[in-house]
Amino acid sequence: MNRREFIAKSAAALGVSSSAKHNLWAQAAADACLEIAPLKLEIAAGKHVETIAYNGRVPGPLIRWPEGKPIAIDVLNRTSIPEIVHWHGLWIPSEQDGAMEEGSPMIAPGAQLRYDFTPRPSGLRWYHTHTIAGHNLKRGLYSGQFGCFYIEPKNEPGAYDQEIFLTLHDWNAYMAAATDASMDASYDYSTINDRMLGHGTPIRVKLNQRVIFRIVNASATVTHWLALAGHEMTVVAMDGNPVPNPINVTALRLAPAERADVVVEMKNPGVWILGETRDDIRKAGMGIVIEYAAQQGEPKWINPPEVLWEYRPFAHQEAAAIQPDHQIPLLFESKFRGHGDFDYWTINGKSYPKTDTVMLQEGKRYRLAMRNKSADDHPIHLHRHTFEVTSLDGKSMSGLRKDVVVVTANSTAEVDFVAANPGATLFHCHQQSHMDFGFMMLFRYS
Ligand SMILES: [Cu+2]
Repeated sequence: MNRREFIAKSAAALGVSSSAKHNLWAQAAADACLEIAPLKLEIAAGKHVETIAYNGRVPGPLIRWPEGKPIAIDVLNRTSIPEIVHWHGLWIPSEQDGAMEEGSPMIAPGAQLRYDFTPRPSGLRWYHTHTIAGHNLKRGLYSGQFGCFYIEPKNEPGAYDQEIFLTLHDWNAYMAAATDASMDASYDYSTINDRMLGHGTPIRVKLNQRVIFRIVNASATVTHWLALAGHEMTVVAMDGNPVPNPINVTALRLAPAERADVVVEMKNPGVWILGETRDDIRKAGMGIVIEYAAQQGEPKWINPPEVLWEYRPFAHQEAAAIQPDHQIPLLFESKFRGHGDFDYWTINGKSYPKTDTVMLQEGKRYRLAMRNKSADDHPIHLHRHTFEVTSLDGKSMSGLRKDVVVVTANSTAEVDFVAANPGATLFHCHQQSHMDFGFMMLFRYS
């Protein structure tokens, strides 16, 4: 039994239930505490969703921490099911990463676990539950268990006047279990942070301010398109990493688990909507009001021009200078299981836990050559490493570093990474209903 298991078991034995008093009995105080508990969340006046969340709020508390400084985070599970917290995008050990497939411990109901690690690399990361939801559309990432984790770089460029963190989420208000695969994209409500459009506090800005929005798509399954009426956005980072070529866009595409840091120059006074470009989703709540000082009136929406989203304009257009040592071909397909159930997903013909385990050698550079032979887009996530997107549909590119890449339907994508963080490493589609039904595999270091 290691120290962390001991603490978790001891906490369980003590029947830790009433938070702070019994916690931390033999430990130094933690730098942050997360309490996982059921929450009745008010998303609009008189409108609630029953969910599970951190510290009684959605999103969970912003964890803001200098790069390279050790952090201790205590997590107390006050739900009736085992839980786990994944620190998304961090280069940390497998036991700390918060994925049971990698060997991180689960937190039993009533138990407490201390995560301690040194956060890196700098940028916008996030934390979220990594449990399986299966047919229960209230659990896993369908719930409110997510929060922003901002790792401060040593030299913050800081070329902005205001910083706003936004999380996107879609909610099932009533349903306990889904039986229809088509339920995937069907939700009752959507929110930015904890409120539906028109029901929260507006973001107040001043003329000529530069505002940075740090945005996380914390939806379990939905790719979102965002626009700020009357304004363009400069994308300065993707998945927390500065992009080689920051360019202006009129709309932003974010797949589940993707992040973007965008800078907006506030030069168009008024009361505007930052929201989903699709009317039905914006009307279901995904939007927030941006209000200039001394301006009033109904928040205004303008449809952005139709845009195709491509990663390539944000990257260097030439191919990566370094060739990989090894190439790993990965074929994604689905297996239809009949109406009324989710599809099964396969990687190279097998579903997790039967998928092959890929063995890595420390220090080598690998290329994941992915081919999506399905009609769905997949936001593919590699734990504990950052990759470089090196080609999309046969077009070379370089310099764009991410931890989630969308491999669109019937397309190919290649990403390179250096095996520089030994330990079990999970690779999966971040679409909750895909990862729960086979779309996962493990990499290990030999
Ligand atoms: Cu998928």
